[in-house]
Amino acid sequence: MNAQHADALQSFMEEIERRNPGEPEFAQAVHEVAMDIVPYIADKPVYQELKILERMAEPDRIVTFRVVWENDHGEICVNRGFRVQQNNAIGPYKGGIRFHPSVNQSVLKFLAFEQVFKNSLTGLPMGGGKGGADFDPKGKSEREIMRFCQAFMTELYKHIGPNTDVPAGDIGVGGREVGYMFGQYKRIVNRFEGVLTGKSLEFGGSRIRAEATGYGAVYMMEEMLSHHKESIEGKTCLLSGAGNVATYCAEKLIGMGGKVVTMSDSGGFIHDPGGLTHEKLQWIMELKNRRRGRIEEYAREFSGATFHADERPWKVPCDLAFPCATQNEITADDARQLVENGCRGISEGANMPATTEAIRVIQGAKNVLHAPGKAANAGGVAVSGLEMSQNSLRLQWSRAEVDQHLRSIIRGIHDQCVEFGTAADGHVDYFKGANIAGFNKVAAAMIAYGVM
Ligand code: NDP
Ligand code: 2IT
Repeated sequence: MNAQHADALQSFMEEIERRNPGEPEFAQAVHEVAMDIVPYIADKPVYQELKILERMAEPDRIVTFRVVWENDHGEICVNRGFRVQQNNAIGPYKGGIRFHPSVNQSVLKFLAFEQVFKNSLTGLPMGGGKGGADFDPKGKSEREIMRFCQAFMTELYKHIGPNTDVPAGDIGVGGREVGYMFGQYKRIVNRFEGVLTGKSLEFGGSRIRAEATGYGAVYMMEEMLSHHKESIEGKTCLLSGAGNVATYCAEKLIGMGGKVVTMSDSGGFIHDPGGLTHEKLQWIMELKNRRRGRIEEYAREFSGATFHADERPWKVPCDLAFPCATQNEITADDARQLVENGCRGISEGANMPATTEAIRVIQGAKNVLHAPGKAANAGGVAVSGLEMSQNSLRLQWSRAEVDQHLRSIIRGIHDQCVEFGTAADGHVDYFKGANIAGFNKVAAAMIAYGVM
């Protein structure tokens, strides 16, 4: 980046920080995009005159609301709900709902901002949004989860619709929660319509939606490796997380001959040097989805495995890494460990899992293929888009059909990254490629609409 671009970036970011005080995650996500877009538009005056990047960084609207519900002891509980409707230039707002105690406006704005670029990359007509609540599902009974979801939707329904804003799952929100929210929406509006994705198959869900984010992160890695005439087979893989994205990422890796040696949750990580099998993974899914237990139990169940409390897996030597838990889970030190241990590829199942400094360390190494979340985890929202199509058609496609669409969408994303991210020496900067390709389509639509 030359000095002029660096100055432009600095003044752009100063304004972002001034207008969004106390929102570090949002500033981080905008900075990551602006690092590539500010130099890209430096010789394209129309984008600057029309303030396209400035407009993209300002959400269309944010709805904040009180969620009141009663727990099993008859106590009244108060949470805060949000929906960030970031940008609908290319389609209805689309993006997940997160239930986690760490949810706040900064976190949801970073996720909504990223979602705009991600959804654009899929090639499907979806704008970007994100929502959630600071509700902690851990330790809650089935009925408490149900009452919370119903209370949350009792306000949210006013702001969403199949052609307006279509939420889905994210951390703490899976098929169970989507079911409760969809049921409440249907009860209130008395219409059966495709207002949420990630639904069960019995009421309009798509095959492969549950698997899509994890599978997609593996397909992205496969694309990056095959671009360099390499493959996943026989490679040692580190995964973080043990939720929706991580478990299906593990399933696909094992199926392709990868050796998955770690998984984690917020309590720490398990290391199984022999590698997970489909049977062991099934045990983890049962543990997490039915018993709602902790990953440390794995090390007691399977001999040879160890549990590392309050640690992340990145120091374990590996060929490939798949962060699939949460934001900023790879620090600069973790990144140095990964690079020193010879890690060849990182595919981000989670959103913004690497800190700004970590990205810098990885990019500095030059020999690590690193796909950002907005490219690598776009498979989830892509199949959500396909669920919307199936709902409109009142049809349900086969597993093979959906999987084929998913593969070709991820291939398309990889190709866009290569088109816009390849340097003169042949090195592909997947962050730059994804940011520019995602930006171009949304910017073109915004220009077409005029000043608004
Ligand atoms: P889940 O709730 O199913 O699983 C989340 C996993 O990450 C759990 O193992 C959880 O551990 C761990 N985790 C969550 N927060 C933290 C934290 N603050 N510190 C340490 N560990 C944590 O969520 P998903 O698998 O759906 O989501 C994982 C990531 O993937 C998120 O970044 C999400 O935004 C992203 N993503 C999800 C998509 C989807 O379709 N679901 C699509 C695209 C991206 P514990 O149970 O102990 O909290
Ligand atoms: O971050 C994401 O892309 C998601 N949580 C999925 C969004 C969706 O609408 O399927």
